[in-house]
Amino acid sequence: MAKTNSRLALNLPTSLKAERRGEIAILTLARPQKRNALDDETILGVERFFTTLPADVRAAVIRGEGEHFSSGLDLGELTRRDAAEGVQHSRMWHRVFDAIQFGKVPAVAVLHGAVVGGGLELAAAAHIRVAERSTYYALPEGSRGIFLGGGGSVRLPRLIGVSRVMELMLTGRTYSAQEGQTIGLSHHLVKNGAGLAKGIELARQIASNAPLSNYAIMQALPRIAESDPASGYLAESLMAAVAQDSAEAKTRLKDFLEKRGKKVLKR
Ligand code: 1HE
Repeated sequence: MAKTNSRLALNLPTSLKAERRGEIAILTLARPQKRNALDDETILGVERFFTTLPADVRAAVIRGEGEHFSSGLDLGELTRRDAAEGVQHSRMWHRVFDAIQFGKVPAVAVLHGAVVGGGLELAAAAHIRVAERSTYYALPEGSRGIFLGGGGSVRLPRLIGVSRVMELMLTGRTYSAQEGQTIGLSHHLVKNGAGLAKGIELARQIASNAPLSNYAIMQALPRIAESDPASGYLAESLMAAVAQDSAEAKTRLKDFLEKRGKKVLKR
C-alpha cells in the first residue's frame, strides 16, 4: 500500500494541480483568476488525470482553488465554435466526464462558492458530493443562449428530477448549499473550510473497501438501475456472485465471523 504524499506528475496543464495522499489522489482546479472556468485544456487535463492515475490510487477527490468550485464552461472559447464543432466539443466533455463516472476509482467532489453550468455537470459526474456552506448552484445556460453540454441533461435529472432542472434553467434561479443538500445535490453539508478534510475522510473510507465491491458499485449499480427489472436482477446476481467469490471477500467475511471485522455502529 503506497503511503506517499507527493505531487502527482501526470503532465497536466497549469490550470490543474494533482497530488496524492497515500491511496488518495487530489485534483485541484487551479484557474481561480477565471473562477475555474473550464477551457478545453482543463477538460482534457481532467481526462488525463482520471485515466492515468497510478494503479495503487484507490479514490480521488476533486476541488477548486479560490472562491469558487467552478464557473462552468469557458465562455470565451464558445464564440469561436460553429455547430459541427459544438457537437464535437460537447461529445468531448461527455467522454471526459464518463472517464470520471465510469473510471478507475470513485471520485468525491468538494464544492464551495459557485458550482454553475459545466461546473455543476462536472460535480454531477463524481460519485459523492460534499458541499461547504458557501456553495451555490445554478444553470445559467438559458440566459447565455446556450444549453447543457457536459452530460447535465442526463445526470442532473437523475439526481434532482427533470422538473427541478427545468425550473433552474428556465428561471436562472440559484439553489443555496442548504437547498442543494435537501434536494440531493450534495450528500454532505459542512462548514466553510471543512470540505477538503471531509472529502479526504470519505475517500479514505471508500479506499478501505474491497476494490471489486467499489467496481460493482460504480459500474454495475448505475447500469442495473437503468435496466428493466428482469435484466437488472440477473446482472445483480452475477455481480454478487463474482464479488463473493473473490479471495478478498472470503478474507473479510472470515475476519468478521472471527471477531476481527469492523461492526456497523450507530453514529
Ligand atoms: C469567466 C467565466 C466563464 C468568470 N468563462 N470567463 N457560466 C456562467 O455563465 C457563469 C459566469 N460567471 C459568473 O457568473 C461569475 O464569474 C461568478 C459568479 C462565477 C464569479 O463572480 P466573481 O465576481 O467572483 O468573478 P468575475 O469578476 O465575474 O470573474 C472574474 C474573471 O473570470 C473575469 O475575467 P477578467 O478577465 O475580467 O478578470 C470573468 O470574465 C472570468 N470568468 N466566469 C470565462 N464561465 C459544456 S456546456 C456547459 C455550459 C455552461 O457551463 S454555461 C455556464 C457558464
